Amino acid sequence: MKNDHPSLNPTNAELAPLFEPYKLGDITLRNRLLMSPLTRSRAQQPGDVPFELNALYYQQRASAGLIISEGAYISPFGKGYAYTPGIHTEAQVEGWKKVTQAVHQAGGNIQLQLWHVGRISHPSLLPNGAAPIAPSALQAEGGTSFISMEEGRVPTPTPRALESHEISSIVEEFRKAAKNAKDAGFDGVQIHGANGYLINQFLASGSNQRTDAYGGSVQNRIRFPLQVLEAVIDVWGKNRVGIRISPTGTYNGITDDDPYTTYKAFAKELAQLDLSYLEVVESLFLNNNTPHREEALLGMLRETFTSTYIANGGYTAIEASNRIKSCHADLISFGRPFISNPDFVQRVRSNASLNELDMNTLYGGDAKGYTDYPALEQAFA
Ligand code: STR
Repeated sequence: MKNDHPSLNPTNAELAPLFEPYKLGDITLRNRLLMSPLTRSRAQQPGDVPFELNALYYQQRASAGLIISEGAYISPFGKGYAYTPGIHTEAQVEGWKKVTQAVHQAGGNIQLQLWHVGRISHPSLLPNGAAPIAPSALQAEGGTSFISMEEGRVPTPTPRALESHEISSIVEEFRKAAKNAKDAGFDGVQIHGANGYLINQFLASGSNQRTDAYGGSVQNRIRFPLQVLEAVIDVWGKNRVGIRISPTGTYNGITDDDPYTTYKAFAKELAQLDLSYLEVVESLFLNNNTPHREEALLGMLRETFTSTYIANGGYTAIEASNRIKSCHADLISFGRPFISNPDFVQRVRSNASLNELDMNTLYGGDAKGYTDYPALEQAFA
């Protein structure tokens, strides 16, 4: 028998902070290891409907302190990649019920991530082959959309700038999607404000060159994101709503003249709203790059947003534990380790080795590379 079997290793004292329960708003988490939102592009077709396979995948990972689901697009124009699930049709709500029931049955917690991709889309995915929508008619440098298994990924075109009056209808789409998430039995929702999608496009000066109340000054650029949060809080209450941001990210062609000032103003308002949590993509870990964290900006966020801070991006378990110990974060979310290790929590607890991640099965396909990663009991059986 190998010596990394769970029963042979006591919890490493260094990792103890990760296993202290935490009260997140109204929800009590069993540990501080969260599963971050991860697109896997495996919704049932037609209709982008979550189904049994997705329910099994999430159930296998229910020992996470909290699961934040993959992004679910809130309306037809919010979709940017083939086979991603939605949260705007009745069938999708019914499908998500299977997921929440499976996770709750296993004693887990799960929130839904609400996603609008804005300009990171393609006419072939949108109603009547229309152009994607965005704060301004500016093409995302290096932006790609995944349109089908056969055609793969293609560059995103120049979007159409939203009319002022259309913005409030998108806020209403977020509200409706938040209601749908409630009907589907989630424990709350997260707004996707990161990685160059619609909310991030409004926040960043490079992609938002509007001259109305939603662009220009920092106060104007944060207006739409705040209106979305207010609408969603109306539905859920502040204790069950969080947001994910990527203040130093450049992915999907994002640029900002002064991210520190933008995010300081935004974080102040988020603190005012008394949101349940802020999840920060401190370093986007798309390739096998080494995480780089801009500590000055992150420290400012931690200080300004006084409620729960969730750190994300390339953390190892030891680093995560140290980050909590040093009070830089309350919780840490993990992406890749949860893809290849359904029992990531138990593995950290017992100091066990991790399964390798198969990069070829991340997006699209079936159970392979999705629900067939073994847990320890299976690996050692
Ligand atoms: C970026 C971060 C995020 O918030 C959401 C996604 C989901 C879709 C991913 C995207 C990611 C990275 C680029 C991908 C895209 C699907 C197709 C695209 C992988 C992780 C490419 O193949 C370049």
